[in-house]
Amino acid sequence: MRTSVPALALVAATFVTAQVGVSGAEAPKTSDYTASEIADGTAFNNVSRMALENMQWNTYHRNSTANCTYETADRRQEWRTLDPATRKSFTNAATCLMKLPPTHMTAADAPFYPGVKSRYDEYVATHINYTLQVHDTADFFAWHRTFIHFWEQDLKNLCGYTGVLPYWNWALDAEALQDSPLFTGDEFSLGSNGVYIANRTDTWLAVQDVTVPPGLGGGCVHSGPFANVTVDLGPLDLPNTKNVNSSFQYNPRCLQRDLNPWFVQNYNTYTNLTATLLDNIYIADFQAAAQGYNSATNKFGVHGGGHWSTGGSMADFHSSPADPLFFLHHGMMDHLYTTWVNLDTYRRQNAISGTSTLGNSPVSPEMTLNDTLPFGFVANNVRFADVIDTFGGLLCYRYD
Ligand SMILES: [Cu+2]
Repeated sequence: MRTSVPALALVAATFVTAQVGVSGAEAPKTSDYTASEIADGTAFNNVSRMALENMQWNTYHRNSTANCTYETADRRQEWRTLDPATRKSFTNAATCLMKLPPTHMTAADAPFYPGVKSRYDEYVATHINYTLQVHDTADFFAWHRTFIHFWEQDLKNLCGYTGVLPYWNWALDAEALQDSPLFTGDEFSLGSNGVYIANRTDTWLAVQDVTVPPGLGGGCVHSGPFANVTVDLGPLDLPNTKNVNSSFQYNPRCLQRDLNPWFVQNYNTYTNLTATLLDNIYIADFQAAAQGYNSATNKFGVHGGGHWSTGGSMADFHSSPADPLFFLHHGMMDHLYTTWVNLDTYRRQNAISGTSTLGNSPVSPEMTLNDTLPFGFVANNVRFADVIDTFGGLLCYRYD
């Protein structure tokens, strides 16, 4: 018969083994890397690989009834790694959605949504409708993940796209946004910058209390796949612009961009990205840092930085999905979120914190995984628990 001493030793040994196992390992920290490894992307690429390995390990040890595996999952790739034919078919599918009629708005709804003219507009209107319920909330990441998932499904099901939703890693463009392969304006790009508008002055942004310089464009996207598209909804809250008087007003105009190196250099470098990912242990801190909330110095986060780096239509808080770039930017945000979770899968896979109102104003209850996320004209509402995992419920993808 065993004495209590070896039994205790066995328990201790098991505990130590669990600590070094993949799922129990502690997440890496920025202090594990040098400043130059962080700045040049080495650290981010390294920890992204670690997260993928954790994810792979985790999916192998799941209930065998799961029909989504590491091997069969869609693999989302960075835009510049796509071949030219896939790029073109992607932008063709995006413009196709702008030409299709709405699928969810009924004849009874239509008078209240005069600006909704297409299936694409149903996405913009839904984002406008729920803006104050899906930013700085518990479901910021989960809601946007699901929103871009539905859009990807529409590209495939309604417009014949056979690829996977790409993402935009803005950190790759932090040194020279104006030279980004995304915005060359050729037919294989995501379209040009907006036409340059000269003699503009700095703008004070009231929400963030930050004064920002003008970008390198400001006018209409003039070449490439989105040069001739019409934006129907918004803007609701852009500075230096005539905003609409009602949320869903019909306001047909060109797609605008204003590529702004100042934003990408200050908020979207590998140093910004890696600090957001590694310096935040708790979900509440991580989601606040990513969006630039609760910080005196980081007023935009990588989320706001990506929107304002593109500028124009993408800078409007409510109607920003009007620029298809929104879906690639939020692909990167989801890549960041997915990586954060999988750096400590065991502790983080069901992490949730916050309410369903922006900054908890008006005050609302803490969200739980049993809550429902609203998708308006996009799709049926979704249970939070069904989109918390990219390998379960509604979703089956990973990021390369
Ligand atoms: Cu949003």
